[in-house]
Amino acid sequence: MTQSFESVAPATGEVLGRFPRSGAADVDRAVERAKTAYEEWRLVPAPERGAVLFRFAELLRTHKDELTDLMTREMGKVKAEAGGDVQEAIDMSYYMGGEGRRLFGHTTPSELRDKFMMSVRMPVGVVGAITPWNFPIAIPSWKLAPALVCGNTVVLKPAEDTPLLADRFVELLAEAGVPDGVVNVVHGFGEEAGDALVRHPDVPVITFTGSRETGIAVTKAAADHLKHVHLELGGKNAIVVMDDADVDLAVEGIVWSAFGTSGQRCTAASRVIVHDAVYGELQTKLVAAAERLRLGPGWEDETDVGPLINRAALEKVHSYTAIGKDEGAKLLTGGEAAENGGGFYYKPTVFADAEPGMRIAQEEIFGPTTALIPVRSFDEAVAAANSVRYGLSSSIYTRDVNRAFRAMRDLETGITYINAGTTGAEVHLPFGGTKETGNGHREAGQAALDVFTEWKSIYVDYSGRLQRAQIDNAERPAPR
Ligand code: UN1
Repeated sequence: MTQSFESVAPATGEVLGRFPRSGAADVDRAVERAKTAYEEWRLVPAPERGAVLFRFAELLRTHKDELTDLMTREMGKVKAEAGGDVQEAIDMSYYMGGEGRRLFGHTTPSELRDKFMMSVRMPVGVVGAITPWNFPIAIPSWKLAPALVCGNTVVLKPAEDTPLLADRFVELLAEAGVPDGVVNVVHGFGEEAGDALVRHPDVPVITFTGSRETGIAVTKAAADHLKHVHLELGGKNAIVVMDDADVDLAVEGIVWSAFGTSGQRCTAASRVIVHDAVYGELQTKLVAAAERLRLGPGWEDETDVGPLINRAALEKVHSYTAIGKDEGAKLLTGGEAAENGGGFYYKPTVFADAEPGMRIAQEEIFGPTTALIPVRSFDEAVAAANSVRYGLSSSIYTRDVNRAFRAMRDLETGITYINAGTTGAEVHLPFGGTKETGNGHREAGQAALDVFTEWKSIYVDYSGRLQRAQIDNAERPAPR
């Protein structure tokens, strides 16, 4: 009998559904279907593939309320954020649908007469997409929309915490006209289904969003077949607040970036680096704002902060409160679970007087915990911001244009915000990070196409004779 697992509502502990716990044999079957479908899908004209994505975007719009409501139940985020998650998928699908009529390559003149040359993007084959639970509709769209418009087929292994949403996502793709076998789902766990997908010899591209540690395991497992691996891993994102900042605006940005989605975003602001001159004022205002936030189920209108995804997450987040205290940081507010109808709630937590090297200021917590780090200068702030292994997102609040531009240049992250928090990426710019946040690839925007295509350079000689590049033209005079 096939083994199964349950999807559990983080706000109540209620079981929402039961799903097959796939293993290597299921992955083999899914890859086989994707491989067969690839031979036809790669030949469908790209504008037609794009048109399917347009229809998908339209269907997501029609079903936005239903998906939003389901997300508040299965994943736990609050209604406005769940709607935003779906909206991101709508925007990404329209954007990548448009790529169907672009997918630009280059033409460039040849050094020889009567010869034409160009580069074109070719699909790669079967893409293995492993997606997280924190953006359960948006992130599958970040991966599948570009993969599909480029002509690849897909095996999707969604997070085991949000299988219902993944099923709805794939059902709507089919309704939009994605042919049978082009997108296939394997439910289950990373060590089983995920691992089999990453190791499968017929899956040349792996795109993974998740933890740094799993990213390393994925890279190693994919190395035996020299696969293309795209990784979107952790963050330890900092908001810098300078002495000339609008402190009230900064506090709003911190609350949104640190406690939104209960801190379960790879772009969450889990560090706030604050100039001494405004450190006292910022503490007072931030603590007051954090204590005003109402915890509750995501589907209730008055809720500001929903539950964490599961019990293990709650325990991990709480363990960092103990770590922060042991390290000598000062707990200003929060630091404990909140009782609320059997859900996995954790109070928005602020530590003060953290030092850049402390574990709470270095490690990704993935919960509603942020650490304030006092500094005396801009240079000290930048050094502290850059002192972590991750490099996803950063932000600075300042009214000084020179400082803002220096920060854009010197903060070692893939994304930098000026006078805004660390979260808020839009679909048409590259998304991703430097250092150990990834391996140099980006998703979203034009950059995503590089993950899902191979460049092919094509030379057409219409001279009717043998022309030898670099030989027949070797004696060109030097330019004067
Ligand atoms: C993530 O947490 O994995 O703007 C992605 C942002 C979000 C995406 C976060 N829309 O940062």
